[in-house]
Amino acid sequence: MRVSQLLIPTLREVPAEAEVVSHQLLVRAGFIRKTAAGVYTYLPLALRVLKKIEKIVREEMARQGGQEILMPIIQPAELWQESSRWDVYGPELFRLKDRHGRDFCLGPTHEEIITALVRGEVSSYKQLPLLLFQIQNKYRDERRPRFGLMRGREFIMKDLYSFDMDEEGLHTSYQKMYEAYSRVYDRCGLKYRVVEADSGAIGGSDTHEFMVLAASGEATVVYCSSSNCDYAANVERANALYDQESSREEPESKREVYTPSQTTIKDVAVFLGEGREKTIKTLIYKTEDGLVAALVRGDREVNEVKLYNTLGCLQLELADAATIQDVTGAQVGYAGPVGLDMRIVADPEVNNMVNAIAGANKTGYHLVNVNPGRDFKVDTLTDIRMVQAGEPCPRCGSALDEAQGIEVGQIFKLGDKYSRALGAVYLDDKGQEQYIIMGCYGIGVTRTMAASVEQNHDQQGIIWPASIAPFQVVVIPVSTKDEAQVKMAEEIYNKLLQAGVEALIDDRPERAGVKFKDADLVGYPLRITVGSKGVKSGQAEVTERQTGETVMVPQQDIIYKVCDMLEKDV
Ligand code: 9G3
Repeated sequence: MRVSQLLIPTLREVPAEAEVVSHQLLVRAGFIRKTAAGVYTYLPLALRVLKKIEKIVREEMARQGGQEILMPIIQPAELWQESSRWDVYGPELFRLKDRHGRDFCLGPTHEEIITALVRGEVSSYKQLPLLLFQIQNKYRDERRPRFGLMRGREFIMKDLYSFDMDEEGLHTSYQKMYEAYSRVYDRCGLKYRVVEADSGAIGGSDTHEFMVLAASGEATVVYCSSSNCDYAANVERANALYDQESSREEPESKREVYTPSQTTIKDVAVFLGEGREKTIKTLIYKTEDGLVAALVRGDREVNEVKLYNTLGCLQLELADAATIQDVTGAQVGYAGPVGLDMRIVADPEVNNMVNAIAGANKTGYHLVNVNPGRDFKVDTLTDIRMVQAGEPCPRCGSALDEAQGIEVGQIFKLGDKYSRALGAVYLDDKGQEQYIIMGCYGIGVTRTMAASVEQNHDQQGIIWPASIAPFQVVVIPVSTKDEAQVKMAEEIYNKLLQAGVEALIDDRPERAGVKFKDADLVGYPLRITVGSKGVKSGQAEVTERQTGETVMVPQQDIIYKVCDMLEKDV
């Protein structure tokens, strides 16, 4: 195709509202345009990338026996009421009514629809296992849609659901998807890590996330530094290891100290000449069952996912300043567990502390020589903290390393949660009714495109892996006024097309610099430049986007060189 005829509206300016590099570059390079908050139009280049990712996904799902279907976006409320999720999800669920006043939602996911389908169509064990998937738009009314395609309100997802007779069958299906996902991200040319994750509100047991590694990733993962151990987990999930022995210090008598305007752990520790690990961090949360104080050592962070799972509540948010003032009698920064009248959940590390520092629930004061058990009672003692790099691996004890990642896929064992709620059963070989055992498996297709940009870019623009690049080669005649250059460029371009290479020719009557800049911005893996020198010697420059390396290649060898560089059969 000809660049002159394609809609590739590149921009020199960074769009003001784009916070992350993938959003900036996908807009600047002419891939996407915003239609509404969190809702995007995919222009020709983006659609080509998406189709390539989808093709890889379809091939890998088919390899594992997955069958493609297409379910509706509009879903009736009744099915969501059967699973009780109509009330679980609040404003995040896009709700609508038809002309008769009947309730519907735009599908955020399809567990309900597919379970109802299978309940109607599967009756015997002979029809199992079954792997059904679709690639479709999903809708979630995020509170703050942001980061471009990373957290949109409409996005493309591949969702597969497995139906098995029992846990053993589910395990096999799960392994198949683990393998399929690994192959998908390998083929997309992405560096990723598979981590243990938290199943959150969806319930169920095993779950793994596929994380594309990128410094800008929202998720933090920890992984074992030992080459003999493959432990890796989302920090939200990673279990902490605890020292059994506590300090041998003798408990001393508790005392109040004046700590004017020392409202952070760091300030208080410095002010009192102690390390942060001598302090107790007290965070007050609001839940639908009342207030809860979460205690961790001052050098640790509260892990809200673990806290949420511990409490089993539906709502969890930090209490506001007025509430804190109300319950502690002090300004924010002076809360502590001594004399605090609410449920106290503490991390086990806190229980091992001797002569600790904590807020006095009195503005401008802290307590020293606070001793858990003696000075306050803990209602629930359990792991509620973030694991940090350097801590021991829970599997082998070696030090953990940390990395940032973008979640592009997740696989879940669901068990019988949905089949029980919706009554999806089969008759086993003895004629007994059994619940179908389910798994669900998602790949964020649009997010995978964005994650690839987050991982593969430089100052000049995007660097697409060849397997998902919108086009593989752009041929650029340096001057469109030079007939010899245009002729040679056209010849090379046509040869590439004949060889099955997805090539573009930049035939726009623009300065060479503009075309080079656009080529770097869009991120074609290879650029072939035909200039006046090359025309005289019958050669053209082949430049690799990834390395910037350029070689002069005789015209007749270009197809071989390109196919070689793209690792493609001629
Ligand atoms: C909702 C809303 C948001 C949601 C869900 C439901 C996330 C919801 C979890 C999943 C799990 C899997 C199939 C593919 C793989 C992932 N956000 N989840 O269930 F109503 Cl508003 O979607 N689904």
